[in-house]
Amino acid sequence: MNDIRMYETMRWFGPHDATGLKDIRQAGCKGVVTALHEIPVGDAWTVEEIKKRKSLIEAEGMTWTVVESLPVSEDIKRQAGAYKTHIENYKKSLENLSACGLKVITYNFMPVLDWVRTDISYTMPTGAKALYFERLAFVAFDVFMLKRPDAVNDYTSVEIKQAEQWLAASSGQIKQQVFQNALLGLPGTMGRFTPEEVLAALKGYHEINAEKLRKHLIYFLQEIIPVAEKAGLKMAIHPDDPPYPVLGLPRIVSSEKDLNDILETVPSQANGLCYCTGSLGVRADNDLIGIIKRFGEHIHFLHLRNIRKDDTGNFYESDHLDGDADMFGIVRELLLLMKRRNISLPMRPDHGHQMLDDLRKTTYPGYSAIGRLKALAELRGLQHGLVKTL
Ligand code: DNO
Repeated sequence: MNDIRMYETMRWFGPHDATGLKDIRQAGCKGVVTALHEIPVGDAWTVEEIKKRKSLIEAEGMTWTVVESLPVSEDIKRQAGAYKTHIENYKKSLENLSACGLKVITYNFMPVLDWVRTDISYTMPTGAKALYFERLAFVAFDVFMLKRPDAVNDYTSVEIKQAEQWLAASSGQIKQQVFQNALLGLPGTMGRFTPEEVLAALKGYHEINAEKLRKHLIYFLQEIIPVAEKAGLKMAIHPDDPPYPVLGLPRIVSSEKDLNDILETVPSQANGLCYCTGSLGVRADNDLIGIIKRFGEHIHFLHLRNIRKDDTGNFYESDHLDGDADMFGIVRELLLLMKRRNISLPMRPDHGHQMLDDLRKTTYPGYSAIGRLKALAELRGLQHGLVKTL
C-alpha cells in the first residue's frame, strides 16, 4: 500500500455551472463535490432530489464524493426562531444522504458571511486574475461605506485614519468594486447582499459573542453527530475564511485551539475537519503541517490552496505551489497520513486563477475551469513525485 493517493475531485455548482461535469471528467477527476444549492437553507433534502443529482454525476462516469455544503441555517447558529425544526431537518438530510450512499459532509459555522474578499479580479504579474483581501479597503468598507454601528471600535485609530486615506485616494470605480465584492453572497452564486440585509443580519448576532456561538456549535454537534455516526457519515467542518472575526461577528473555527475544542468536546470519528490550507493559512500562528500531525485522524476532506499574506493583513490567492504554505511539506504529510490510515482522502484544488479563455467568460469567483485544472495538474504532479519517495 505504498502509493495511496488523494482522491481527486472538483467542485461543481450544479447543472447551471459554466464548468460542466464533462469538463471535470476531462480534468481527470473521479469525484465531484457538490450540493443541492437550490434547496432553501433549513429545509430537508429528500432522497428523490439527492438521487437525481447523483445520477447526473454517475452518468458522466464519476461519483458524488463529498457534499459541500449541507448548510447550517442562521437560526441554528443563533439558536433562535426555527432552529429546532432546522436541526431535525438537518438530521433527516443526513439520513437521506447516507441512504443514497454519500459518506462525507462539509459545512461551516460562520455567521452571516461565508468568505470575504475585497477584489475578485486582482491582476497577477502573468495577467491571470486572483482573489484578494485588502485590509484597509475592508476597513473602509465597514466603517465608511456600510457604516456598521460600532465598527470604529473594532479597529485601531491608525487603521481608521489609513482607511480614510485609502478612501480619499481611490477612484469611484474602485470603491464601487470593493463595496460589491464585500457584499458577495455565497461561493457559487453571483448574488450579493444589500447593505440593509447585512446590517439586519448583523443585528441578529448582537447578543452573541464567541463563547455563545461556540455553545451553539457544540449543541448542534451533540444533536447531529450521533445521527451521522449511525448513518456511517463523516462530518467535516470548514474553517473560517478569513480566520478571524469579520464585521464584528464572532468566528470560532479559526485556530488550532478552536479545532481542538470542537474535536475534544464532541469526541467521535464522525466529528471531523475539512482541512483547508487557504483558510487556515491566513493566520501565521496556524501550523499547517502540525495540524495534519495532530488532527489527522479527524481529517475527512482536503481543500488545497495557497495564499501570500503580508504583515498588515492583506492576502491574495497565489499559485497553488507558490505561496506561504509549504505545499510540498503539506502534501508529503498528507500522503503519510493516508498511508497510516490506509485511506484515500478526497481532495479538491480549492479555487484557481481566472486565466486564458476563462477571462472572457463569466465564472464564479475562484471557480473558473482552467485555473483549477492547472492547480489540480500541479498538485497531481507534486503528489506523483512525492509518492515515489515515501
Ligand atoms: C469557498 C469554500 C467555502 C466552503 C464552505 C463550506 O470557496 O471553500 O465556501 O465551501 O465554507 O461550508
